[in-house]
Amino acid sequence: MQAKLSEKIFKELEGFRIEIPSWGFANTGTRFGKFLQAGAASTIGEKFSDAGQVHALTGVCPTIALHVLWDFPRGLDSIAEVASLANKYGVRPGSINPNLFQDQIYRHGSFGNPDAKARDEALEHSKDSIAIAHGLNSRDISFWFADGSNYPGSANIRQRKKSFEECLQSAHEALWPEQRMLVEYKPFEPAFYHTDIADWGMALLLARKAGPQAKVLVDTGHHYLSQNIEQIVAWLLEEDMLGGFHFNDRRYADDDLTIGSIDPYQVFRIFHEILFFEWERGKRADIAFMIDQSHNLKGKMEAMIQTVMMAQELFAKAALVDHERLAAAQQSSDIVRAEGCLQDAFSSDVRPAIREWRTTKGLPENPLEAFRASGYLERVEHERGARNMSSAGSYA
Ligand code: RM4
Ligand code: MN
Ligand code: MN
Repeated sequence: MQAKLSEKIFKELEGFRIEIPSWGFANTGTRFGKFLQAGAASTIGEKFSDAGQVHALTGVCPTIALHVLWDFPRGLDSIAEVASLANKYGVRPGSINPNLFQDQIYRHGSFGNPDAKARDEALEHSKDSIAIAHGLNSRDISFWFADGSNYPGSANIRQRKKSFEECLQSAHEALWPEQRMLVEYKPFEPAFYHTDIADWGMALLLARKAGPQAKVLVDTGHHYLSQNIEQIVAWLLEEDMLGGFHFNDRRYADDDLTIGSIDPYQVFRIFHEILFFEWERGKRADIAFMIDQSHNLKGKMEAMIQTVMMAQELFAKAALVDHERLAAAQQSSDIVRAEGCLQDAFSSDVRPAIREWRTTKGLPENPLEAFRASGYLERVEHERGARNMSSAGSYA
């Protein structure tokens, strides 16, 4: 690869960081059951340990996303423990995710629930999550809601919209100045008739009404098939409303498969829109890149490392788009040349340059192979196996 292109890749890789989710290391399953892995993490300490390994090998995952219900068993009182684990394992707490869907009280929703008691509880939990984030110096609180309904006529859609506006505003008032509220949307699941925040437009309107620290979170798996996600990204960038991503890939719905496993060109196009925007503006876009995946059959840590490597690779490819040439081709409506700018970059093999970059950082050239050779998995399988394999879950 030409020296100039490697230079471009090196420059962009310096700024590329991606957050990994604590739940990606735990034994999760489909709604039909779980296939357990002996080495899966079940305590918050184990999740930090695994995330620390991924960061040590890749060098680009300094933060871990945390779910309040799953990772803070004692709520606010767990802050000190989490902070000390972060120190011990060399990864910082990243986005804090309130859990507004698992408790029985949320059967008919959280912020959209017609019962004020459920809405109040959801708000309390949101405020606790904001306090937890503050206690850990985390900037982003990511809100995802399972709220919706399963049957026509069963929910007052407009009333629920109003409740969402009010509750999000109240939560926004509790934010500290340095914090952000990220509003995630999803078209369906678990609700199958209507979802209260079903798409980016609804998330955008609600974020705008909530207040200036609210932005939209794009989970790549939360779209109808064939929807043009990079256009949504471009619009949100232009509106200064793009807060971050939950990356994952899918073939059908919210499959949470590893990034780029089904459609790497889709991820490339998203990264391209961001880098093109940054080139035009001459400054970095303030966006949190996060992974939201749960791996059922692939080894959890291997899948996470594979994901991070793939994300880096697709980002590096997008960095190779010749922006001057592209802008000129677009201006003169030279369609074939413009499209070629993307295709040339996408088909470049950036792996040698990334390996070189890793070497300059003292990182293993191939983090996946290094992980396999490290013996870490065998060790944790031995330590965690007995407990993990006896905790089978069933569908009914
Ligand atoms: C949802 C959504 C949220 C995630 C939950 C577990 O589909 O993607 O971000 O926290 O799953
Ligand atoms: Mn998500
Ligand atoms: Mn999801």
